[in-house]
Amino acid sequence: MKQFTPLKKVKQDIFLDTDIGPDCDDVGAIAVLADYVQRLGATVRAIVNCTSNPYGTIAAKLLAEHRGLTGIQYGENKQKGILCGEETKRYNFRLAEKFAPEIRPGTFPDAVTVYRRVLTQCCNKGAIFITIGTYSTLAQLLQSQPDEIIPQSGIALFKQKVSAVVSMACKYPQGREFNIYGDTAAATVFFRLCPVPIFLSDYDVGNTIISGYDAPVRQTQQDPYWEAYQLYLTAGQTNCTKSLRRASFDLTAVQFAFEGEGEWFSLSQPETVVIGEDGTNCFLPDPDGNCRRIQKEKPDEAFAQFYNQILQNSDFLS
Ligand SMILES: [Ca+2]
Repeated sequence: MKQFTPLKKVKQDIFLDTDIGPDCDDVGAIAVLADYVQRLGATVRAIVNCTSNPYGTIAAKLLAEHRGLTGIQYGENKQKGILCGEETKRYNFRLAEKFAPEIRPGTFPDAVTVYRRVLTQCCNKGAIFITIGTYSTLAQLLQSQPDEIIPQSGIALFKQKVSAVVSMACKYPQGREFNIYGDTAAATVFFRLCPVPIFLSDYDVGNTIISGYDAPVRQTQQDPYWEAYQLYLTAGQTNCTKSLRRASFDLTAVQFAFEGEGEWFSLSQPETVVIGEDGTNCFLPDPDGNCRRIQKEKPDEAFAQFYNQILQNSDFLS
């Protein structure tokens, strides 16, 4: 199996696939993405909300634009009923209402159509996918059929254009993790069909890295990043005076996509991931496997300090 080529060494077109709603670490992950993109001059081509949540894509767009990311195609999963209950709207609804009231829910194009259209414009092996949610949309993409615009199947297009997938997902060595059991059928399809190497930040990589905002916070309610953490962690209390911190699951996947192996991370030997019908996963050692696990090479505190600096960057306070 090939080694991973990080974005800081070779520029590639970035695709971010997020469930932005069930947890607030997707918000932190977009902050990390924006920070690296601007420092390295990288290009984000598409951001997709992988669930049916009507406010997810609006939140992702306003957050990306707040930190200066432009020229991105946005899409939303048009299938009904994927992770769109009230518990997935703790911050994205309020962010959409407050920071982007001009965007009506449901007006973004279909995520698979966006992916297919943008992928055709990429160089061969010139795209990288970062997934920080369930595999709901990626499974649809891999199963998509040739159409009148693009004469390739989703899997053929993906194999031609994509170099790697970096995901926050799974529990090592086995167990249940949200991005798997949140849509078990999709995860099964993804791990069965994915034709390119997969690099996984499993649950325990980000779980002990606690990042966010210190108290007293300098951020204001004009900062959608701070507000997302505040809404998610305090159930919307105003006059919050405590620290707003959360595990850094999704942030680690984004950081790895840029850093690769080196001072921050190393990789496991090749493995195969098997998904059970009950939403469990297990890792099996396999020299021919197309998965490797991302491992930390620095203490949790170093990661947390790095993420805190990005989140609390006062350049983005209005
Ligand atoms: Ca997520």
